Amino acid sequence: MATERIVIDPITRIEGHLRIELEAEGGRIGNAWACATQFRGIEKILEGRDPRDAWAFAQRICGVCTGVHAIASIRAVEDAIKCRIPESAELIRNLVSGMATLQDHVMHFYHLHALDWVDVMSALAADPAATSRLAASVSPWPNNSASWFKEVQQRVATSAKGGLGIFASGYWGHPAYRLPPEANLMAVAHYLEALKWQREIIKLHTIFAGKNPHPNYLVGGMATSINLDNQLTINKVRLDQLGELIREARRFVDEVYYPDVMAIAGFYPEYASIGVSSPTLMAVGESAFSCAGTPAGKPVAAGLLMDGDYRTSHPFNPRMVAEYVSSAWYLYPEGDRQGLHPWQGRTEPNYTGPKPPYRQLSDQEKYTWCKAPRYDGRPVQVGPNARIMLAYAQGHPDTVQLANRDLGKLKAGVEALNSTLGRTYCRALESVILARRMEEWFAALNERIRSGDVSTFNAELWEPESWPKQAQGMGYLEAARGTLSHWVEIENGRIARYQCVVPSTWNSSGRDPNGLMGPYEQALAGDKKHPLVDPKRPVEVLRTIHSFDPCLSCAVHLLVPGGPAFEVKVR
Ligand code: NFE
Ligand code: MG
Repeated sequence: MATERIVIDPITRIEGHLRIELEAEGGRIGNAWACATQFRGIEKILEGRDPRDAWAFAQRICGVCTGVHAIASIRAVEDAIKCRIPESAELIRNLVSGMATLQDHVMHFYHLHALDWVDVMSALAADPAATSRLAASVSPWPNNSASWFKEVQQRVATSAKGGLGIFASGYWGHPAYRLPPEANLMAVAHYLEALKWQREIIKLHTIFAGKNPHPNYLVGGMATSINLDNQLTINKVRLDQLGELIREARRFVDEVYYPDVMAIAGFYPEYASIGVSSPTLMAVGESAFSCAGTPAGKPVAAGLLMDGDYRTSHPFNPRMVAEYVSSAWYLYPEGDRQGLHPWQGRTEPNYTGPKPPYRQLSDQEKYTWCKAPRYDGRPVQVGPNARIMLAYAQGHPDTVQLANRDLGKLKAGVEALNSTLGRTYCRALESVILARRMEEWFAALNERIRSGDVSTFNAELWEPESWPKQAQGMGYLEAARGTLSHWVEIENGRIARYQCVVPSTWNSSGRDPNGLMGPYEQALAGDKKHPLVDPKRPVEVLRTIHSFDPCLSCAVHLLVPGGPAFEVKVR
């Protein structure tokens, strides 16, 4: 049988520019390469600047994971100058980044990923009354009337006449789609509802942090003033509004997103063993599982599950992180076999690939702009499934209870969470847990405010004169897509070195000097059983790649005029 070469460039419905090159034979993927085709230089832009300004530049790495780079940045600076922030500021940071994650997960599922499972055109054949009954059987969500589903169906029919609008260029009618027409119609309706929902709930960012995307942060706390009697600050009215937004967020997650994921998962059980990726998974930064002081038991400790043992949690050691450039267009004077710890990290772009337009990148040793982070030499999967699996291994009560219930329904073990379906399911389960946590954090904040503690900023270490001449700091956070770390070196009040090691860098990395594939590559070609029925319509590849929720803007952290262009054809 002949091996076919397949190029998908760009992968759409992601953030940034990702190209996937594949070899396939007999309906299965044999080899895979993930190529980040966009260079970004934010780490370089930060050198020489005031560390107190770094967050505002760093968070422009991305507008999708809005705010997380700002938090990682201020934490790195606060770690370097040994600044502690007031408890209320910590709670506000949790709430702002928690809401970003909820918005991100829901948008990822409906607007970036669902159409890999949901055939929009099939919704035209649905019976709206039967759709209403189906919806009522999976959730108490009130917007379940036959007339609403009929209206959605008419909208799809109208857009189909006009070229399909946002639903154009899907692989509609592909045999890999399994849902009955009514489930497709229900999912399309929720796609539209999720668009409105995300616009509303993210107003929490505006109230606490001035705006979205790119809310405002502050080294030493938050720039949020609280005064119940002042019209211009967080006051009684604002608190009521915030409480309502948090309830609205939780309700959609509990009654729409999570039930939809579970319903759709039931039609694609084989994807619980497709897309199996790196057997080492890591979760390190703060998240719904690890922020201290939550009533749901002991916080989950930073750690890793290693080499396929999903029961044993190993403590995280930041010394074990190194980034390699053997497959990436950067120059390390130390040579390509050498990994650099982020404290010694460098970002020296050195494009050695072919001139665009090119047919192939994977025939070169270097084929991507994404560095390859490794932990003790291992490729590492990060993201919601890493967090859930680590929480599960550590006996986190909410996680164990909910995951056991769902795994029982899917007749799968915990190892199934390392799969295409597992990553998508864990994102929804994490949202359920995070939405509960948001209510607890908000209650705790209200309690502090009632007791008169309204301080949100620690000004003690604001002036650089109060800092050591030389200092190093690291800031961790579990961003929506996984472990995010920023590493700063400060000299005489200025940034001497700045490195970001980002979730999508871990996941979308290419081969390392030992030839080990990065997690996207492993998920596609790791066990040689990933289906690809029709190379011209690679919907199965989209399922697996989208299950990671790629963000290449983050991964590579300025498009270079005349730099690598991208092709828009699947050959
Ligand atoms: Ni641009 Fe990001 C998240 C970060 S991704 S989306 O989540 O950090 O790697
Ligand atoms: Mg970096």
